[in-house]
Amino acid sequence: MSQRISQDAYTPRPEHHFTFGLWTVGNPGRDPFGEPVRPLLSPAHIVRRLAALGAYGVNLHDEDLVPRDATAAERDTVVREFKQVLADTGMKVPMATTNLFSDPAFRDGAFTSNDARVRAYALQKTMKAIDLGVELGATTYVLWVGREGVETNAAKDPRAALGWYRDAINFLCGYVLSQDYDLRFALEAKPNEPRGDIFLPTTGHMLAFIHTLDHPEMVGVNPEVAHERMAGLDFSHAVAQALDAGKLFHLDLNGQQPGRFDQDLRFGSDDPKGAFFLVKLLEDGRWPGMRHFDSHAYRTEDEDGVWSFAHGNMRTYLILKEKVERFNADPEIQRILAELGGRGEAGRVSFSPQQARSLRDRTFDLPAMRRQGYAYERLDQLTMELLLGVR
Ligand code: GCO
Ligand code: MN
Ligand code: MN
Repeated sequence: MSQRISQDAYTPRPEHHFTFGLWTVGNPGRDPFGEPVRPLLSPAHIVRRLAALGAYGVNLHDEDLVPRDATAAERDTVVREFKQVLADTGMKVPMATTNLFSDPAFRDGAFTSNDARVRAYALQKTMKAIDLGVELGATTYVLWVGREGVETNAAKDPRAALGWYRDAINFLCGYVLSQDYDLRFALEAKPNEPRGDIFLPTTGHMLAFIHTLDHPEMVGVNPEVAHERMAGLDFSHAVAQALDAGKLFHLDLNGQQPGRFDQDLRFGSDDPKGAFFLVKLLEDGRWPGMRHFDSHAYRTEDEDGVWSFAHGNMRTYLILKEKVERFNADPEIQRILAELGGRGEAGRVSFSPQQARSLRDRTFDLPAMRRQGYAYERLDQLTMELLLGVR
């Protein structure tokens, strides 16, 4: 079946800043129970196809581009050819990362392995991958280390592990500063998989950890829809907290049913309402970052299915973006929101002895406060009707 891409208001264009990991569309569909179902796609082919679909760029792990055991000369050839494809298509590499999970050496983690040689090797591999990312133009470096966790707490003192983790990130910040690179780190949390329990399992944990680092200003977060949903949490709240802290450096968009294995579904395909409120948060806040998809096509698909999947992620984002505009312009929704906003007219509290005194003396109309409703049922139904396309 050949691909037919419609041109309409939801057609992705580079200025929308959509990016994909090479590992996402390039995923051959291996799972713990079955072999790959699709041939491997070359990075050059992926870049050309994504460019034709209107993406802005690609992101990569070191090994997505340069085979793990390549010689220096082989590496240089691969990188030179890849840069040529980027130049030919205008595609960018805004983010890079390290594969610290596939090599059997990392079976007990990378930065938190009990073996100090493994921890050192992980740093060496990451420094080289940072050099590669910077050479390709990346300004964000994601650290989803992958196997930093345990199946049994008998194996590891979690405080020692956090100490090693902190040492590693401090070391890498020092490296970036010493090289004068324009690069910031984005830490990606995940509650479990591939380990039974992963350290720093949510975006909130990461945000707290960042403030214990030597260079907190260089480190932010890369929240992923699927990972917060695996933990049973509301994704837009995690993103809001990251925005509030000035720490939303990157974002992994996909879809996920709570309580399942890491599904990495097409963006918005599982929870369109949750996706809508995420897009609203990003668009209302004019967040300037990349809209990066860390999602995977169903294992049932052939290569054509992969490109429909890639297109679908971007298209759904743009459809939801238009829904946000409609929500913000909908007179009835806005009337309810204005009425709710009016209840907050006294503004925010801030302590002063005089404010405290006057608050102590204030009388409240408690019967009225106890009687009033909030009209959230109406508001939610209007939102649903808008999302379901009848409004
Ligand atoms: C996962 C992660 C990864 C990372 C990627 C970039 O669950 O496997 O989401 O896809 O995002 O390794 O660091
Ligand atoms: Mn993931
Ligand atoms: Mn991810």
